Amino acid sequence: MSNWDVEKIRKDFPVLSQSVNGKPLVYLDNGASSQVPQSVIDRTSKYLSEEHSNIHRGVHYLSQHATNAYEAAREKVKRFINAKEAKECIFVRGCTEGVNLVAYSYGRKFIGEGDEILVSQMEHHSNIIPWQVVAEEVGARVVMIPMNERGELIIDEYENLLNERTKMVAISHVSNSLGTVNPVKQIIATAHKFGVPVLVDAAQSVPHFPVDVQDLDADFFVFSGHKMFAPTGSGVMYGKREWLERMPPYQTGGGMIRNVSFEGTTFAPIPDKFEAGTPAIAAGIGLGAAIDYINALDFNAAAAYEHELLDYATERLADIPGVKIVGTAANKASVLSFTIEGIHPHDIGTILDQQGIAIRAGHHCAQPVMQFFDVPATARASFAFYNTREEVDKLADAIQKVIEVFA
Ligand code: C6P
Repeated sequence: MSNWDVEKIRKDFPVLSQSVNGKPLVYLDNGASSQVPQSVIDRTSKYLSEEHSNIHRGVHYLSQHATNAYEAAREKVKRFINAKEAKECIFVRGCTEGVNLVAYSYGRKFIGEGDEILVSQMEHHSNIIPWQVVAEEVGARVVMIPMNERGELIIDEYENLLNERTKMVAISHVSNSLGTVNPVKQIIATAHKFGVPVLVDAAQSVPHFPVDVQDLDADFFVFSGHKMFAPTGSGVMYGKREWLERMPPYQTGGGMIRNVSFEGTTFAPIPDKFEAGTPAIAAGIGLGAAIDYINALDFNAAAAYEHELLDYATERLADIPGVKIVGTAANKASVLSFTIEGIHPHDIGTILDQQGIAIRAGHHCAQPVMQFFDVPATARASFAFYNTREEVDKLADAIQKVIEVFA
């Protein structure tokens, strides 16, 4: 295994040292939510105990402190994804809110009757439904980019689908149900030849490897804090300034205006235009601390380690008769979905939980993927850089026991 001191890293995450059902916790549900390091807990708690107040509104000491901390977090986000400007990084509640923001704001202005929105077959529901709703409203169509039986997008078909009616391509960087890493840089470059912007759902990529929105040339790039070691309620919708300035607000209210009167209202410049109301301040500051935590690691080494772990887990599970891995793309990150012949994934999840092993069982909010593979659900182990080979062994042994129980 690569030179990664996993035991040292694990000490940073207090949750990991507990027992569940009398067994040491084996946490393999990082795709749903990753765990939070002590430094992030401390920073969030410092805000709550010493700095708590509203931001962008007060002239008093606490409000200014809180505002500075929140805006410092935005700067950290900017550097983390290599945005050109911090103002292009809009704080949202999470990936779902980020996609909804773009769908409603961009969609209502730039998508019209007869237009098309290309969405891949492996998307999470939160990158399908907002587009369907907007398409219905404006008389446009959502068109699916298909995948093959390994769970890889069929790039030739994607290129054939692009045309002068296409107004948006919405695509995940990494699939949450299959683990496929999509060639988003290539997908974006092709869309741009048609003048079409691309939204990248980065919920499952930012926790696992370094990203660079300028290198990708992404128009929109959305992710959630709680999958990248930050508290729930934090998230980011990055958009290129030239789009954000032309887009109308998504929500309206306090904090996003320049002037309000009963004759009419004018809006504040970005980012405020898209941040109506009091935001999740503690969570946003926590997201900044999570970025500090990641920056203090060798993130490339973390990614390499995680990759080896995924390869090892894939080998171990592939060796167990009756286990079928769902999603066998050549380029994968962090996610291992599987089924066991004759056993419902929920039963797998419940029995593993009795062994202290947390995985997710279900359709993973990706029902079109389940329909494609003709399964009602899968069991899914999803890894982070604090997981170990021993935990993978425990997973494989526990799966073996599940099969014995049902034999
Ligand atoms: N996937 C999973 O267990 P929110 O809920 O807004 O933080 O993220 C939504 C979302 C969007 N896109 C992708 C690719 C995702 O994986 C998720 C969340 C979780 O896989 C919960 S369903």
